[in-house]
Amino acid sequence: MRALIVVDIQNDFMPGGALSVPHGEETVPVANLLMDHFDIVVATQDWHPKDHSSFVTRHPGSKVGDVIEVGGLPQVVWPVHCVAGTRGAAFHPALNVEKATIFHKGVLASIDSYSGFFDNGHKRATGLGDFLREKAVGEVFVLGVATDYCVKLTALDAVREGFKTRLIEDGCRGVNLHDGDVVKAITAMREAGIAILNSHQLVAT
Ligand code: VGL
Ligand code: ZN
Repeated sequence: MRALIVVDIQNDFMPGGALSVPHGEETVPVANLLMDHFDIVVATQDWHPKDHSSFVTRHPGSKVGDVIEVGGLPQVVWPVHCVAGTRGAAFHPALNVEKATIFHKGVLASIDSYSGFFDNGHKRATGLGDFLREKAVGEVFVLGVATDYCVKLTALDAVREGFKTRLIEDGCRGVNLHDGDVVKAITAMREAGIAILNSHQLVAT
């Protein structure tokens, strides 16, 4: 079985949102189009408590983009974003999530979770891996935001979990906190054995 994993297409990651990803909204039509071609669709949602340890408000003296240490792990300082239950955490209103099974991540204040499978310390699973195994999924296709954070870590964990993994590049947009971050992320994914595809290779338009 094949599954589509739609990563974090939420208001706060869209232009005008709290942690805006340039052109993030361009992932929506690609996600919607591909969903029709998959029996199994998963959507992840960044879902933080309001005092999450990645938030700049928790670190007086730090600014957004700084890398600090939290619980022994490097942590990028982010604006307050995707607070559970808020409009910013909701999916983009045009994203068709009807048939998606939803997995929340980053739900504990003490640790961040870029991957849809595990927190950044690889301690707590979200349940996504077991869900896919229960459905006898062998191959996953990943798209969404942000290419250089949650998409990348979700795809790398998918490989680690034993799934044949593909990235739908035109269905992804990145933050590029530093120039070249998206290119580097794509290279890291390719080096991990992830095939980089275009949605047109899956769906004849
Ligand atoms: C993300 C930074 C912080 C993402 C989530 O979805 O890529 N990035 N939280
Ligand atoms: Zn987050």
